[in-house]
Amino acid sequence: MKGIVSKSTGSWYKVLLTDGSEVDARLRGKIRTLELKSTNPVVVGDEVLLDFVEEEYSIREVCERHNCIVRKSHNLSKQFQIIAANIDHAFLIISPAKPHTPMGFIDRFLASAEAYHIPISILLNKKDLNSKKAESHREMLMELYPTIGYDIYNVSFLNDADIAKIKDLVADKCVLLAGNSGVGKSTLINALLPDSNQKVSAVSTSYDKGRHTTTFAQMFVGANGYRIIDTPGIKDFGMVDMQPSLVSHYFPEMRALLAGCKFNDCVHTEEPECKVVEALHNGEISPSRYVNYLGILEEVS
Ligand SMILES: Nc1nc2c(ncn2[C@@H]2O[C@H](COP(=O)(O)OP(=O)(O)OP(=O)(O)O)[C@@H](O)[C@H]2O)c(=O)[nH]1
Ligand SMILES: [Mg+2]
Ligand SMILES: [Zn+2]
Repeated sequence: MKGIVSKSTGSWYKVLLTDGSEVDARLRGKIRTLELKSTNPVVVGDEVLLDFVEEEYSIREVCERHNCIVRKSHNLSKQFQIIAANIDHAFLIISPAKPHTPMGFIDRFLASAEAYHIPISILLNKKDLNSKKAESHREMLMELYPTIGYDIYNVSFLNDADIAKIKDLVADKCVLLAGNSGVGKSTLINALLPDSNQKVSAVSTSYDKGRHTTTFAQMFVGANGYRIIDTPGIKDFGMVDMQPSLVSHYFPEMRALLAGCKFNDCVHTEEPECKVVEALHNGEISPSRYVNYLGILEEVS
């Protein structure tokens, strides 16, 4: 029997069967683990083979993953946690204010998605917040990301017309929602799927930070079969096992210039005749993107 894992709590799993029903299953004995360095063998989005023995479903095997998105288990370890697998598309949800999404967070997630070959769109949420600061930040974001090739949509999840537009973007895909705590991921799930009843919380007013309301990744299924995965607000999407000279391959505007650098393992810092640094000085590469590139480079070096 085949199914797709919709929720993983560590010892029990929810699995969607092909007939649309959802069952509880657990791991029985030892299963073949695909990723030796991951701390969790079975994740949301995994296709699994099930046995039904003594009135209980158990997961016998995890099918090969097309892709997955990971976070580091903690800073010093080489181990990582897989957040979800087999994703067709990711929505990076960001907010200009209440809570503000740091630029470093945006570029780190975009680079992770590039590394795992996951197509991505940015949903810039909370367009109803119109303080001067939020407005100018929003304008900057709306200008920067399309020049790199990313689709970015200025929306509010409280607005029905915007929700209808987002529904069209989801179409029949399996979409992962990512974003820092409080940007509105669970609000979007509730708007798309009113029966899902995901818990949402107001952003703390004293710190303008989210409250980490969602604690487990969970998959929901829409009317025409699309799937959508809510995730906890995650700070530390990991660049796991990445060679320093590969980091710029995950920044599309840098990738386009790499062939022109003098050295083919150029990391675009102090090397002579570097096209990336040249483009930075010409204003063709944004300083914030370059700084965030350096941050990831330092981390993997
Ligand atoms: N003003 C405004 N508030 C919004 C909008 N979308 C969501 N919110 C509010 O933002 C707050 C946080 O929303 P959640 O959906 O819980 O955020 P989350 O991303 O799921 O947060 P975590 O589960 O902690 O990662 C709630 O009070 C929502 O009502 C919007 O478009 N405009
Ligand atoms: Mg949530
Ligand atoms: Zn270079």
